[in-house]
Amino acid sequence: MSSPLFLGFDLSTQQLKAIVISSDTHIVHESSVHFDNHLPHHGTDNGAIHGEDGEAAAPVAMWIEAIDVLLAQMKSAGVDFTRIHAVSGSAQQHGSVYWSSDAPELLKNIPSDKTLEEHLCPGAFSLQDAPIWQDSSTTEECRALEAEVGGPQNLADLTGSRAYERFTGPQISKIYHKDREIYDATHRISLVSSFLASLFLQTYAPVEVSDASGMNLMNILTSKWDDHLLNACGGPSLKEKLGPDPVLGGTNLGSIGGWWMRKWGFPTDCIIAPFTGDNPGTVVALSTPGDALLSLGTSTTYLLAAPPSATPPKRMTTSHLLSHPTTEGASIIMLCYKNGALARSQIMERYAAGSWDKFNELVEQTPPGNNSRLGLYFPLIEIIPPNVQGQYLFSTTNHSVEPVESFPDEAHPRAILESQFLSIKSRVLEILPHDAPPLERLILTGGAAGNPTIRQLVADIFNLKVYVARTKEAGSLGGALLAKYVWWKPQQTEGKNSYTDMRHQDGDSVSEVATPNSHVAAQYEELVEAYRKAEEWVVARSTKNTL
Ligand code: XUL
Repeated sequence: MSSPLFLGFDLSTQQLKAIVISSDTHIVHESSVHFDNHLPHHGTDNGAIHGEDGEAAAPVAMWIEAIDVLLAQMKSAGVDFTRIHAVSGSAQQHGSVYWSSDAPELLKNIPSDKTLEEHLCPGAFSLQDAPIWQDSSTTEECRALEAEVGGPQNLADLTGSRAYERFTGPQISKIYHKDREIYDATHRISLVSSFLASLFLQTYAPVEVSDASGMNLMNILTSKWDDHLLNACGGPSLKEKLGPDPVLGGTNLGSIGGWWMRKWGFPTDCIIAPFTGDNPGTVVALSTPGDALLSLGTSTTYLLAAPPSATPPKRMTTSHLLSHPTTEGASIIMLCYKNGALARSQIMERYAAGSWDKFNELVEQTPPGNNSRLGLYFPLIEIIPPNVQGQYLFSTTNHSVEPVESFPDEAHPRAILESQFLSIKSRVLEILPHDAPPLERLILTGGAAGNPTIRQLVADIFNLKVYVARTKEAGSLGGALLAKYVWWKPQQTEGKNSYTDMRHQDGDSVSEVATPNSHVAAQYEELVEAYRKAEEWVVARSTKNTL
C-alpha cells in the first residue's frame, strides 16, 4: 500500500498533463486539463492568445488554475498523494514567467483554504500573460543579439543556437527595451519549467540546464549564464532576475512546500526535482545517450542524445544544441522541420490516389535511390534549409545533380521520403564530432511511426535499428522519471547511480520494429553528397528569388 509513487507533469501548449508512476516505472495514473475546453474563461485559442505582430502568450492564471483543477481531479480519481516521494515535470520550451517583488512572500505563505490561483493571481506576477514559444515578434531583438557577438554563427557557437524569435533572451530583451516599467517591476524571471517547480517548492526554483539552452543566454560549454549576453538582453540587473546558474536534472531542490502537505497530503520529505523542457523530457523518457529520436508529426523533429565526447558536436545556424538534462557533458542535437506530415500527405493525395497503402506500394516498387531521381518538397516556407519553398526535382548521376522538369507520378512517394530523411542524415553527419561513438538506435514517434514502409526506409537511410515508443505521453513520463531519479540516485553506490543505469534497470520503453539492410544503407551513404548538391542548388535559387 505504501510503496513509493512519482509524479510527473507536462505543461504543454494546449494542456496540462500528469502521470504517476510506480518505482518499477509502471504508469498507475494519468490525468489532464485541456486549456480551451476546461478553462474557456481565459479566452485562449489552442492554449494561446495571439497578437497582431506575431505575439503569442498564455495567461499565467490559466496555467495555475489548471494545476488546482488537475490536483482536484487526481484526488477524486483516488490518487494517494501521501505516497508521492518526488515531483518533477516538463514544459513547453522558451516561454517566460515574470514574478513581482511580492512573489516570494506570496509563494511562501499560501493559506490552506485558498487555491493557488486565488492567492497568487494577479499579485505574484509583474506580467499576467507569459510570452510562449509561438511568439515571433522579436526579429529586431534577435538581429541585435547576434550583432552583439559578431553574427549568428558566433552566437550558435556560444549558446548552441543562433538567435530565434521564440528563444527567451530575445523575449526578455523586448520587454527590457520596450516595456521598461514591467521589466523594472520584475523580481525574478522563470522559464515555464522553473515556474512550475517554484510553485511546488513555494520558493524560486533554479532553471534546469537543458531548458536553459533554449534561451540564447547560457554558455553551452560551461552551462553558466553568459554575462555579456545577459547584459545585452536585460542590462546589469538580469543576472539577479534569472537567479543562480542552471542546474542539472535530478538535482534535489528541496522538499515540497507546506501548502501542498496541508492541502493535498503530500509527505514532508517529498522531493522536488528540476523541471525540464518538453523536448529534453521526451529524450529522457524514450532514449539514453547514443539514441536518436525521430518524431514524424505535423513537423519533423529529430533529437539526438549525443554522449559526452572530447570534441563537442558542431554548432550550426540551422540546428539547436542543448545540454543533456541528466548526463553531464552530454548534449542533445535538435533539428526542427516545418514540412513533415503535410508535405507527405500532399504527395499521397496527388500521386497515390489518397491511399497510404498505395503510397507504400509505390515506394516499394522503386529501388533505393529512386532510379537516380531526387525530389525536394517544401509546401510551407522551411526552417531547414531556411526560407525555401516549392518543389524541386533532380536527376542524379555520379555525385552530380541536374534539375529536371518532371518525374513519372510513381517516383514522387519515394522521392519525398528519401529527401526528407537524407536532409537529416547529411546534417547529423556534419554536426557529430569524428570521434563520437557510433549511434545505437533510432526511436520513431509521431503519426508516421506506424507506417511499416517508412520504418524500413528510416532504418536503411540512417543505418540504425528502428524502435517505436510504447507510450504517447513522453513529456510527462520524462517528468515522472526525473522525479524517480532524484529519489533513486542517493540509494545507489557511486558509479552505478547514473540516469542511464536507472533506465537500464527499468527495461525498455521501446520495441524494435525494423533492421537496416546493410547493402541498401551503403547506397544511401553514397547519396548524401548528391542530396547536399541538390539542396545547395535550391538554396542558391531561393536566395536569388528573394533578392
Ligand atoms: C522547441 C519548441 C517547441 C516547444 C513546444 O524549440 O519551440 O517544440 O517546446 O512545446
